[in-house]
Amino acid sequence: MIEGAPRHNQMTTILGFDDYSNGKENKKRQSLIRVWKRLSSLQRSVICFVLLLGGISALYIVNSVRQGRTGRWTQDGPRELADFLDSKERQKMEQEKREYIQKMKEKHAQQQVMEIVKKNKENTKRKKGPPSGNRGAKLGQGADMDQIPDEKERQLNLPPKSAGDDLVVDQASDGTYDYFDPQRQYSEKQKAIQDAFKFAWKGYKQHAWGHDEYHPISKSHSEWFGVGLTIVDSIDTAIIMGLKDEYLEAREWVDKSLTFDKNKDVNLFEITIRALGGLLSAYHLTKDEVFKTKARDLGNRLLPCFKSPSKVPFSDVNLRTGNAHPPRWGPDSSTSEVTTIQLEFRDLSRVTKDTRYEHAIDVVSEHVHSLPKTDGLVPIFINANTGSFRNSATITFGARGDSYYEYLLKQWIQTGKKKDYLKKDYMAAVGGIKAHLLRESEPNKLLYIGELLGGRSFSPKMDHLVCFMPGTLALGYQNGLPQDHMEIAIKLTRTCYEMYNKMPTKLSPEIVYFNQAPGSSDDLIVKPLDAHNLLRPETVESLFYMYRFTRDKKYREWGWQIFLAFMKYTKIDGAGFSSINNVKSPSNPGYKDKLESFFLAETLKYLFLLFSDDPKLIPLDKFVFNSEAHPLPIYTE
Ligand code: DMJ
Repeated sequence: MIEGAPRHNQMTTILGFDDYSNGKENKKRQSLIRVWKRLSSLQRSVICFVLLLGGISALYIVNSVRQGRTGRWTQDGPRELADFLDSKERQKMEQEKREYIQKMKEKHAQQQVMEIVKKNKENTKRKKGPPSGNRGAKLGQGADMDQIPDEKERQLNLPPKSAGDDLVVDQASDGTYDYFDPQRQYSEKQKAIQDAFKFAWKGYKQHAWGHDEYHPISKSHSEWFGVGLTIVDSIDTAIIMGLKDEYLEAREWVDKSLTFDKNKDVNLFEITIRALGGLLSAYHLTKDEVFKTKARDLGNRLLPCFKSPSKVPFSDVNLRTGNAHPPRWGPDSSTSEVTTIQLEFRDLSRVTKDTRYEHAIDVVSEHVHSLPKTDGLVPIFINANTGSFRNSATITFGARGDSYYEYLLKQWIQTGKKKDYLKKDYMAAVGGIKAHLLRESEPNKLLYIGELLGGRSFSPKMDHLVCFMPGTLALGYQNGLPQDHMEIAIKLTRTCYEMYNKMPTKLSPEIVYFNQAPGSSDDLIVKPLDAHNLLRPETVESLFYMYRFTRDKKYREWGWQIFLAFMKYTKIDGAGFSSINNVKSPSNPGYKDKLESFFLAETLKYLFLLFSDDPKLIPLDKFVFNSEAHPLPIYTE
């Protein structure tokens, strides 16, 4: 504004009448101002409104001409949202935007897989040539793959091998790795994970030593089977982490104090995956006979379970009397329980040269194979007397169903890929997932595996337990199964991570429901009774596999975020770690006063391995992890 010029009201300024240049122009403007002043306020408002409307229309036209069609999406990507669209049009546009982002994500996932395949192919080619060392033939799938020309490899859809697992090694089971080598190097993150293990171990040792379960708030303990379960479940974690003091304490307790001569009913599945698996794995990693002797004793005490009319094992057995029976709460065994003992019993037979254990579990696997299924999917209950599935039972990859599928694949791998029916059943089950259980949530299209209630009706519910499945699918792909298994694995891993990331504590609830309704604002629904976190391992287990096979750093970042959340919300000063009641309440997560043994056996072990750069540490062409993260050897002979 020119200095000394009269001030005008705001409206004259808006209308652009504040230019006081001399002459004709000036006179014309002054007469316009006089006219404007003579108008009533209603007339002035109408004029203002008309001018405003005209301005907006002009903007719209200019924008349309520039973009072709306002706010639409093109092959090349999104354009800016036009603010003045009506709500219907905006909804449509947002839907298009979601579809576009999803398409891009899928494209990205596809590219990622292709890159992995390419990279691994290059690695395979580079490593071809005669193996070094007298017993240095490539073991596992490696030996076969090197014979197969590329074209045939493509036709057969054989797996690429990740650099870390394509090793020239001396023997099938470990024995050569010096876990307690003082020269072993650890990253800062691995040291933090070791510290978490040592911290929990110290609390357990102080307040619950020799007992099954530790309660870190009350600093007390309780028994489940009365076999020092936390110790036997954790020995191999101490070994893998190179923690010699903790290992020696555990070994001494096993040697001097562990006895299975207990007048106690135990659950066949739980004691097998935790105690039998733990002892066998400790044996393989150390070759210390004490673990083998204890494992054999336990195996003998569990064998009476298989004396059922159908040979499908009873769920429980008394360790001293050998009295086996169905669960106290119902007539049926859980399907996952009778099919998740095979890796351990087979390994026990191979280690002891006593075929009884392997024979017992082979009969079960073959029987379950012969039963009718829904596209490879099984109901979660089976009767040990009749040997039949309960037809109306739910189908799920969560509780009571999960590890049936896991052990189909892992048994096939454990036995050198020779038991074809296991692979077929696994492939059929993945087909069943695709046909019946795989859906995407709204609004972010998170892929998830739902359930069939009563074997029929779809429910968008997913247990955290299901998060083992991305890792298993990736393992299958790595062992030659189709590429779309890996594509599903990549998407499911993200979903499982989001189950942590979307919670205020950054810890996953036990169960989530996925939103189906278009226009929903949150993908996840968590019911109050499902909001607890038991320190479960499944997501970090999958992150471990995904990182091993892809070397994509985001899996490490996600794992680290989860570890930090455990440290923040579940660590109890001076005592250990506790499960919590509510992952949605950072200010009051509420302690359950329980340290599950699988936190030490699995969660911390998989986290530690996720951050390992040592390709010889539990290579996945030599070991297969049981359902409780105990590595057992792959038998190729
Ligand atoms: C573990 O005992 C095993 O991983 C089992 O197969 C499933 N549940 C727990 C961990 O969540």
